[in-house]
Amino acid sequence: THLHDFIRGLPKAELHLHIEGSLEPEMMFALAQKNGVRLPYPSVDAIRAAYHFTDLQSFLDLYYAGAAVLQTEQDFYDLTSAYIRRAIADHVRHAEIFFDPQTHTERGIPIATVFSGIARALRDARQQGFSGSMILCFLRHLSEDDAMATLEAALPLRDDYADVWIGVGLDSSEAGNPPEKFRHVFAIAAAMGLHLVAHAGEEGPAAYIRSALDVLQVERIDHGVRAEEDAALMERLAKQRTPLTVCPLSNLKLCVVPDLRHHNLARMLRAGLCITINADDPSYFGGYMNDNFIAAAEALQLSRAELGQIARNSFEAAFVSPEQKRIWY
Ligand code: ES4
Ligand code: ZN
Repeated sequence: THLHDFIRGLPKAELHLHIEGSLEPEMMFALAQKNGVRLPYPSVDAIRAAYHFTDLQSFLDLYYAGAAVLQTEQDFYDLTSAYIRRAIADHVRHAEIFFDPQTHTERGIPIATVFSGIARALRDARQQGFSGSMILCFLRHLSEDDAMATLEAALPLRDDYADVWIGVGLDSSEAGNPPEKFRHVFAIAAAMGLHLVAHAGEEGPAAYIRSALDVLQVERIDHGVRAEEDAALMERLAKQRTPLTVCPLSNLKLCVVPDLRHHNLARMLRAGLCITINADDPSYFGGYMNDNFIAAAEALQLSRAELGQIARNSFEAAFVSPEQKRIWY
């Protein structure tokens, strides 16, 4: 079979997907009109044409502006449903979706609206054999007090969303905002029984990967591509099988790597790390799950055995029971 068909046929789990980053220009434009939100673009084509980034911050500025069109529970439902359709088409069976409540509560949207719309879409998708859960991400450019207030605001929703809300994460501007800034809020989330992940080593140094592991006690590292700068850390990640949720097209678009042929995910995989491939913000970075697999496979000449290993790693790294994993792979 052709490489593309082989990749499409692999069952996969997606573990690094910002739901606000799956907002396609068409939906952004339609929601802006419906909700009376002014966008600095006259057309769908103008939105797409603006997607050229020089670094993480240049992307985040557009990403937060775009997310402002999301207002109602139905908006969050439609956004999530559209992502799930693309995921199912890519043979993604399970997704652990990041969401950024602070982006919305800052604009006066109740956190319950955000939870409800995303969760309703995930629950409806079960009828199609799709499994999905939610990871609440704190914005690291804001204060720990702000993160703490967000966790407290989500606390009353815990029981109603126990079947879908499984963890917390840390995203947004990495440089200058080390993991340890959020040590208290992560300790409380851990005590609540939530899973823990954090973006680390995307633009920030390998030391941030270490403090995410040692101070925050995260179970997976999102990105983590700068781990290679620390040989002892690499050995530890391989030995512990700490998953790295790598996002090749994201790294390319945000100039974390100059060219996918220079991406280190193949080397890290061959060094025994639990490497997964994910889309991050597919609408902004030019592709969903299979586009990321195909781009990495072609640039790095990954073998079918390696592609199969990466897909299996995604289930190994998923926050689901061993029984469910045995059913999936
Ligand atoms: C993100 Cl690529 C990336 N990095 C950090 N924070 C983010 N939020 C959305 N996408
Ligand atoms: Zn991300």
